[in-house]
Amino acid sequence: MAWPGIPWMLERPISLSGNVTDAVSGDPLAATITPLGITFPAGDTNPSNARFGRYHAFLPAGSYDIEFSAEGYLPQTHMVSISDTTPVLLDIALVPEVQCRGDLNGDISITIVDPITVINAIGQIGGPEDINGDGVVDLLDMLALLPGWGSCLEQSE
Ligand SMILES: [Ca+2]
Ligand SMILES: [Ca+2]
Repeated sequence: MAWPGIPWMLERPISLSGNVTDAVSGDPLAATITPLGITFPAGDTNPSNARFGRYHAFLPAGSYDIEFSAEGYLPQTHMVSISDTTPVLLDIALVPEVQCRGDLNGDISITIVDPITVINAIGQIGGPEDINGDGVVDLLDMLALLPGWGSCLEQSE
């Protein structure tokens, strides 16, 4: 009994794949994909790396928490169920880490207090309220606070 050629059998099964992009720009990211709670042999802790934004991970069937990380981005963990028969497609958009620049009152977050401090310093030459560093405090500095709005703790890793 002769089997016809089945090219796909020559390839390693793809369990999990997708694209990793920058959530802001949409650019592809070189990310590290790490299933959590799984022990790999030394030197092989990362089963997959995204190159040009595309990643493939090969995992035994099961459910995993998988961490996607990249330098300069907040890591994300996604629960993924892998089966032997159905490849899983998972696209990831990583959010860039934001600097806590502009936390003028030192509460480790950007809240309404910080732009108010900027407004009170409008016209000032330089100083910490010159968020965008152009030498003068104006409304542009208040706008420069917006990308970092919220807690700064997530970007400390
Ligand atoms: Ca603050
Ligand atoms: Ca300024």
